[in-house]
Amino acid sequence: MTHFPDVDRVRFEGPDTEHPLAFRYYDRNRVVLGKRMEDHARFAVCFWHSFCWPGSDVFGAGTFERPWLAAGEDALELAELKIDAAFEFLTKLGAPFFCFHDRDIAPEGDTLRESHAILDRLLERVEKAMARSGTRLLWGTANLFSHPRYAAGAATNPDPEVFAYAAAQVKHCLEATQRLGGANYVLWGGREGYETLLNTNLRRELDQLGRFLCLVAEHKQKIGFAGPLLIEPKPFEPTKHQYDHDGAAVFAFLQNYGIEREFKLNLEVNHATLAGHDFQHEVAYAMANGIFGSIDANRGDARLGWDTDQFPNDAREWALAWCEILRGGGMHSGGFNFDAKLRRQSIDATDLFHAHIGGMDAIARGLLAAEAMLADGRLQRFVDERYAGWDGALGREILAGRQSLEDLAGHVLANDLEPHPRSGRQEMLENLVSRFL
Ligand code: XUL
Ligand code: CO
Repeated sequence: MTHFPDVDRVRFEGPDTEHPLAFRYYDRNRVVLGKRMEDHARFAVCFWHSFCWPGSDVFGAGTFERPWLAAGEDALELAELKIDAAFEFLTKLGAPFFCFHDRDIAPEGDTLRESHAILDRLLERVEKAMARSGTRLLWGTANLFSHPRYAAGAATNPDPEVFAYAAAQVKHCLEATQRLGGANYVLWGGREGYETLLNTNLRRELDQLGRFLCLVAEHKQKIGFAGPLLIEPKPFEPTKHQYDHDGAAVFAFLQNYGIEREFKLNLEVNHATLAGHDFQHEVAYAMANGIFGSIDANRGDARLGWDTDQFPNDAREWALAWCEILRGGGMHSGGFNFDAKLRRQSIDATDLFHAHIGGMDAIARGLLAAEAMLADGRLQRFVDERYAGWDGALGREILAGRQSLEDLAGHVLANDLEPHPRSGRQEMLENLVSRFL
């Protein structure tokens, strides 16, 4: 049985092809800076938006007619159908990885024990599909935000029984991720925040979240889960304020609880936009602090202040992000997960292919541009020269802590020194970047 009869295996045909369902830039075996494109990008398809979300929004019902989302049918049979559809899609697209929440794969049972059993049973089907297709798991995560029990938070809930429930769910999902050979485990604090400070004890909630993350790190060590734990920053939505606001806030939080070496970041483009950052900033910040982990690839809309989760299409943005990634040593356990939604009117199953193909091509095109920019070297040289003074005698002495304020005042006053400003050349550099796109 096929769920995508209109599409065969998607192939690379080059920039000039007229085929709408072919790759123009993503050529998985092409070697870029000593590594195959497939191994650089490590593309992943997510279960939740692409196979669980029916095309609903806050004003309207689902618009997608997917057989595995049919109402009133046997929930387990539908879950099996969904797994089959997802792996047919992954295979035809040629994406090497997928990502899931526990609740994407398995419907919730009447008790947590039952929910665990349903997930474990369905994972057998996932394992078989992975073995058959050669697909791997980029990361798993527990859904600690959909069920009403989590409305006031999971780890940050005023009720410790909810904390305990969330802990049990994460334990099981981390172990399930390990069972599938997952390369990372993600925590996104969707409800770890507040709607109003009027009913919130902020100090307590931060300590609860700190404790929760320590417990996850301890359990990871205990079971020998190999990959990194990743935190996914997002400033708000669904709550008014989320404690994992952006990369800098998460890093400060981790340091405060002494767990900055236990976690890295899963950076999402639209979350960076909501936090008021360019995506390049979030990648650069994570790299600079040694906490870069993985990427959720999507984009927002410049005029809409919410998480539109659109598929990426801006090669320029990705070229700049790639420059940071490649300069920082490249992608390791992470990858590019398409945490992106079709538009509600894109109702055909084939639209899922158009969306992912476009996203993979935009990111691949960005990679090729970054390769050329790095080989050219002018951008990097400009930055290096701009800071060259810090490699000289004065700069080194300051940074080594051998100059006091008095010393520096003496240095300037003794010789009446007046520094000479130099152009930052922003427009010239922007023009230079454009030449590689
Ligand atoms: C929500 C979001 C999540 C996380 C996983 O904005 O990005 O889907 O990626 O829970
Ligand atoms: Co995400």
